[in-house]
Amino acid sequence: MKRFFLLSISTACSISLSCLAKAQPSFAVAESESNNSFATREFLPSDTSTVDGQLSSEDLDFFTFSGLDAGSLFTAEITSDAFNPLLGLLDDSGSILAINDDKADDSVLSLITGTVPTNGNLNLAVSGLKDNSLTGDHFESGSYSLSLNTFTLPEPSINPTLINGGFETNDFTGWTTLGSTSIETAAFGSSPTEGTFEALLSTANITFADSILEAFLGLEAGSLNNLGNGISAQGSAIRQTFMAEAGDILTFDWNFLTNEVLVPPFNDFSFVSISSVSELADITFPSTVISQTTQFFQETDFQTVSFTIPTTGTYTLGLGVTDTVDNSIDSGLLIDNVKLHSVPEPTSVLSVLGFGALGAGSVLKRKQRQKAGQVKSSR
Ligand SMILES: [Ca+2]
Ligand SMILES: [Ca+2]
Ligand SMILES: [Ca+2]
Ligand SMILES: [Ca+2]
Repeated sequence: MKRFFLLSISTACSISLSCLAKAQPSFAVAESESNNSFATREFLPSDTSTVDGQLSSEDLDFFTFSGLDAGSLFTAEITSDAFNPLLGLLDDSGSILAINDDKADDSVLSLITGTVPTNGNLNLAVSGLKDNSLTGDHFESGSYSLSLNTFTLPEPSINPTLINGGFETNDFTGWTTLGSTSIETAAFGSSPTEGTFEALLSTANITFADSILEAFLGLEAGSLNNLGNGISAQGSAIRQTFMAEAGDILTFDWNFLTNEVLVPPFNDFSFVSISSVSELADITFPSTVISQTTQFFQETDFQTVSFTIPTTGTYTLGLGVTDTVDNSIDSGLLIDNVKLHSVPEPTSVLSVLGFGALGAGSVLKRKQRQKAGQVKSSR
């Protein structure tokens, strides 16, 4: 299970990885019945991080975690080897705010993320498969653990230039991550376009609401919804802030992957932000092909983007992928070969890459990347 730690610094760390210092104070407690309704919920001691509980058929377990830092982010997660759980988040009047049955296409476990409300309390309910209205309508039973972690968004740091754009350190050195991110190799089924490693962002497992992604990337509230694919549900993102000079050309390769087949309205999409946010692809991307080798059903195959730095200064590159409407049916985004080409650069290099300089303020330009020896059929 992933643990969250309070972020203190830096360029090298992911806030979803355990590379950070200060862990929140934490301990585990055993569940005590009767806690079968919101009115009779179990108030856990302050700083409780884990409840070890037991669910029986038609049973519900309601809990309140308290003493949390208002405004911090949280991840609440159920693990169980015994049954198929469902997790609910409720407000202080007992109304359901969020329900999660399965956190990923390949997992029946449950996970909810969000922001701790101003009173520092979180009300959670554990139930079983498909009991979406928390009425005890299930036949699941067995032991489980409900764990809660809180953390804060990282402070921005600035790299003198873009670093580790190919992820060849086998980690996110130079980048900061939010949500479900990992370093992959050719074994993933879609090979890196540069070197041995590539980054994968996913809407499976730990993902965050669009408002949190926007805050993380320094985007205006509503930016992701304004891309026109529908209401962004939850996703993951990475970012890097660096110095660049006017005329420098930023390029990177990306491959959008998805298990979604029904559109509209479940139009998951991937995006890039630098001066503003732009879509990379959604599930209607014209050249989306059946994925023969990855864990996802479809992929766009690798594409290349270029962006000309309009004025000398500090830039934050953000890359992300999000579910649309609901957080079911996962999508992913592979990233590799992020480069900042200084000007002047030998024209032969740019020529080989096939990039033209884009005007100041121009939007990102997609360019089909030919992958020699990999021919896939269109849908
Ligand atoms: Ca109970
Ligand atoms: Ca489940
Ligand atoms: Ca690479
Ligand atoms: Ca989806």
